[in-house]
Amino acid sequence: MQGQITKIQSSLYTVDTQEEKIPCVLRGRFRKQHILPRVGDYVVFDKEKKVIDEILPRKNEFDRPFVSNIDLAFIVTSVKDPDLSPSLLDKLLVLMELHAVEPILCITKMDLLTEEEKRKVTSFFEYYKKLGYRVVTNKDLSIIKSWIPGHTCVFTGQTGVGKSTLLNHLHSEWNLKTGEISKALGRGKHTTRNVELFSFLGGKLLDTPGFSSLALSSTREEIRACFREFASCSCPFSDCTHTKEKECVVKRKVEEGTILKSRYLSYLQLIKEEEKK
Ligand SMILES: Nc1nc2c(ncn2[C@@H]2O[C@H](COP(=O)(O)OP(=O)(O)OP(=O)(O)O)[C@@H](O)[C@H]2O)c(=O)[nH]1
Ligand SMILES: [Mg+2]
Ligand SMILES: [Zn+2]
Repeated sequence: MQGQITKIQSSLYTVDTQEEKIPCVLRGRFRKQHILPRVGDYVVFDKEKKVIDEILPRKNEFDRPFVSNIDLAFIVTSVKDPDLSPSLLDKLLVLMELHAVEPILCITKMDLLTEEEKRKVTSFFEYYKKLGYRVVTNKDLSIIKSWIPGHTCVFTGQTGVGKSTLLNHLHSEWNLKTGEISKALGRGKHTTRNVELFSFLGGKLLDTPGFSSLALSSTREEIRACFREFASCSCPFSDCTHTKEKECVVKRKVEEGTILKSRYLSYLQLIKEEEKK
């Protein structure tokens, strides 16, 4: 039979088959081969013996939290309290894209803005829509719900943006604590394997406040490829890094305002971080 690991407690693995949840152990050879199953893994298991025989190939894997096979990431972003952080948003977008996770931008706290501020923020997010990203607000509950079936989803974003509030609105029975700094984000308290997948609307939700370690381990080229707006820029050098090159089309478009300045700054910051490593 096949199922998905939704919880790991020491050597006990909860395998969800859609119909039932079965606690299983691992075949001994996994330990010998140093294979560590993750929450999110799809597995082949023996239902009678309650033993996991095989871990199916992963679509993606993260180390913090220690999970795999994430399909959708709701990147929750408040426009105030805490202020909108374009660099964090872009970093999360790159992180998700590098892991083949489809990102969805979810805007919160629009109600705290003046009409003037709202117009600015709306045009900022219009830019992302034009790049092809899905953008919703935390009021679009039925749209958000319609995307969950069949997918393993995570709600990520910095502390205080309103992730728990949104989850409570999606499903009132959850009653997650809000307005508190989530404990799991506290340094040192993060037990990487201590996560669980919850079934919801025919999909699964990850019960983590997000990704504590945002370090990307990728090449310059990989990061560059995540900035979709660069693809249509035909710079004179095909391997243009869009940094020091003269005649760089990306830089020209940033000056003209067709490429959002904050996007370009995020790009520079990310490749700089990469070089430091
Ligand atoms: N005005 C306004 N306040 C909101 C909105 N969404 C959340 N809040 C408030 O923002 C505060 C933080 O919300 P939480 O849901 O706890 O934030 P969180 O993202 O879960 O934070 P962590 O668990 O620390 O990661 C709470 O006081 C919420 O009531 C919103 O759309 N508008
Ligand atoms: Mg929370
Ligand atoms: Zn260039």
